[in-house]
Amino acid sequence: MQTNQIKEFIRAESKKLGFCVCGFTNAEPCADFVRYQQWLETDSLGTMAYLKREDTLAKRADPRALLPEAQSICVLGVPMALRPAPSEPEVASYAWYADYHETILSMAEKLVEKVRQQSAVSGQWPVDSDQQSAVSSQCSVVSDKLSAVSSQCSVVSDQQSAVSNHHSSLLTPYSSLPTPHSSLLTPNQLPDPSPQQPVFSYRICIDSSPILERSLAVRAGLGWIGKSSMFIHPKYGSRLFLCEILLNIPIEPDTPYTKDGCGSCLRCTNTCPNHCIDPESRTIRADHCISYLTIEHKGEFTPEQSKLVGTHLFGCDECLRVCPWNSRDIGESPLPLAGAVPQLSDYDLTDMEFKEKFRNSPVLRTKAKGLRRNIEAAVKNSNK
Ligand code: B12
Ligand code: SF4
Ligand code: SF4
Repeated sequence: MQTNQIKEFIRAESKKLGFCVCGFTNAEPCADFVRYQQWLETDSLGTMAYLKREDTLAKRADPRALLPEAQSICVLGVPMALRPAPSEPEVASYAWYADYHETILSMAEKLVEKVRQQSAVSGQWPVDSDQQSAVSSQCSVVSDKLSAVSSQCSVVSDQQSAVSNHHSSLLTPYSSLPTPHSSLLTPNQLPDPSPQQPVFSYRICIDSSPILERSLAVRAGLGWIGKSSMFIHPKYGSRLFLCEILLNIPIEPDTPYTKDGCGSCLRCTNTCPNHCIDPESRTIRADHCISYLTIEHKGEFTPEQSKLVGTHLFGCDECLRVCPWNSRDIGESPLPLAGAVPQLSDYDLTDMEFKEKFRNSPVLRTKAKGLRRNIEAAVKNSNK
């Protein structure tokens, strides 16, 4: 199969699975890593220290540190509708949906399986084998269950970043291996496929992998980085989750996006309740961002942090709501809704009840203690 045919095949199949945008870039190092380093220097990470860990920096700089044989990156987007009006107390729209890490991972795995089958049918690169498929299906790992799975799957990549990572993190390790392994291997120790029998390999990244997702989306021609620091697509706005599939197949890259749809607009900058947005660098002061405080911040709030949270219980959509690129109706998301959305009465939930109530929700990330902390702050602020 020619690389362009594979590209069109992946685009068509991705649509059928619910991805609304699909672009391609190469696996070369990310020039925007310089911007990332500059942002680290602003020292606004709060408790997200994992974002500056040496081993993960190398991966952000060069995606091939995640999959050495990667030749192409397929960047995908899944639409997310903003809830029509802010709820009171406020819960970010994404938390109305079942945890996107899990649902998008399953969509991406289905897509990979289609590519694998198609490649085998065409009899061209990459060659497939039953053994590899068996190994790869064992190896879709939810990081929270990492230790349990690692004994079964025995291949662990980025386990450190997955454990400490953003939102509720998922990890997809090296997905195809020539043989099953009985000990832990680092990426560089993986055996080389024999030259006669190249193997199909891939790696799926959704949020929690150390990769510059927004920059890659621009490089894959899908849209631009807004002043809010959100990636914006001309049709879907910033109401998109991103996902990347690193592939060892050569695919012609799309032309990077070069337009800027923000113009002189400053709505997000002026709306952000905590003045987090720096429209010049198009980055945010993360440790003041309500999304960080209510989801990622570990530990109790200082009195200042507690005030910054306002009446938000989990996440924040304020810079998304005011963005003119988010006003077009894009219909509903293909993502299923979560079983529950947080409310003030959740303050009384025991840890077990919390886990049960939010079992398929991204809210699990805060743990019961974190949600109680957020509720306390929101109640205090709404009484003022
Ligand atoms: C850490 C993190 C956070 C932190 C910090 C966010 C931030 N803005 O930096 C916190 C916890 C605050 C957060 C909040 C949210 N997050 Co978050 N987060 C991440 C994560 C894990 C890393 C982001 C990061 O590295 N930030 C540091 C900055 C410097 O890097 P960057 O965002 O990649 O920015 C690059 C570009 O902006 C580019 N760049 C900068 N200026 C310019 C200018 C030009 C011209 C160009 C071309 C490029 C460019 O260079 C930067 C370095 O590569 C990503 C997943 C990932 N692995 O990438 C998700 C991710 C960014 N988050 C996401 C979401 C949905 C959210 C929230 C909307 C959730 C919510 N409702 O509460 C908010 C939005 C807040 C906001 N305005 O950004 C989505 C965003 C999708 C999109 N359309 O952009 C991502 C991509 C996850 C996903 N897979 O979908 N998040
Ligand atoms: S998510 Fe909220 S707090 Fe964070 S930058 Fe956007 S508007 Fe500001
Ligand atoms: S609100 Fe305006 S400035 Fe901010 S990201 Fe949207 S278009 Fe750009």
